[in-house]
Amino acid sequence: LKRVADDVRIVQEEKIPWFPKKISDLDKCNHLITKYDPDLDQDHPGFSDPEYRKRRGIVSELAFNYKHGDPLPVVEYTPEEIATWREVYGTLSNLYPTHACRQFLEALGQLESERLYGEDKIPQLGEVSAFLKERTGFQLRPVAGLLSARDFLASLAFRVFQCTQYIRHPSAPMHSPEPDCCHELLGHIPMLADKEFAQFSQLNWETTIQNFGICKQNGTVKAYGAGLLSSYGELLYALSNEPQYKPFNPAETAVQPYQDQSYQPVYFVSESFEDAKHKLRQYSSTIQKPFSIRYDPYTCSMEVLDEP
Ligand code: TIH
Repeated sequence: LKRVADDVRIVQEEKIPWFPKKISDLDKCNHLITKYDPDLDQDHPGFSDPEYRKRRGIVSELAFNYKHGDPLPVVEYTPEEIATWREVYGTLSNLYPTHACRQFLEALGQLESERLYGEDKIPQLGEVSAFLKERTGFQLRPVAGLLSARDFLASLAFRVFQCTQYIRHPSAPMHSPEPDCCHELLGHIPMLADKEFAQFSQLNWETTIQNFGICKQNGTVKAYGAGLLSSYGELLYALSNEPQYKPFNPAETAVQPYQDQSYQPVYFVSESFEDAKHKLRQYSSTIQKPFSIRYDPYTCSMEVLDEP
């Protein structure tokens, strides 16, 4: 059932690999990296909990059956799942004012004042997607687990963000080895509600920095990476004096693997979003491509220019 990604394999052929040309092609961009899956990873906090794994299967099924244009699936969360959300939300909320970047705090404030976010219910993808669509044109689709980098980035090019809907295991609320709804809703969504961040996410902002990025703001460092904003443990650690910091440099971060089982050994610090965008643009112009591509927002499709 699971479509497993082989994106770590180096494609040797000269031939250009398939990529999505229209938004409904994203139905084929659902290849998962299963190394952190509770069915396969013995270190996953839910590995020896059959109830948890069964529940995961049910929620994943919604994503596997989803096709572009379908209404976003609604998950009836159980009281135990809502209790996990409450704990994650409540604890992280204490850290955000001091640890999260300004853009994140602004969007979270809006989500809370519109009553989409709060401790007592897990937000549903449909309402969150409508919120984002109005602000930055991003929309959501469900995914069953950790996506391959290739499929994740391909979706961003269409301003589509793929979101998991299951929740982390109740025994480990402060850090999850894989994405879950807390990670998507608390880590990614508020950032995607910021116009500038949304724009460089579509430019294929690569995954390490998207999840573990830090930026300078008013003389201190703040987190904007989604993996930090959804993990109480790592958010504290990343802004302590322990880890190593390096200035953001796309050529280096692009090849830096990230650690999911524990915290990152090194974090990349951007001078500002503006500066990061500039560096990313410069870096992408150095990548050799046999043709260029332009996104047509009217038809939600890719136009291939100067094809060989
Ligand atoms: N470690 C994150 C969390 O605890 O929320 C989840 C992930 C981030 C990146 C990949 S998995």
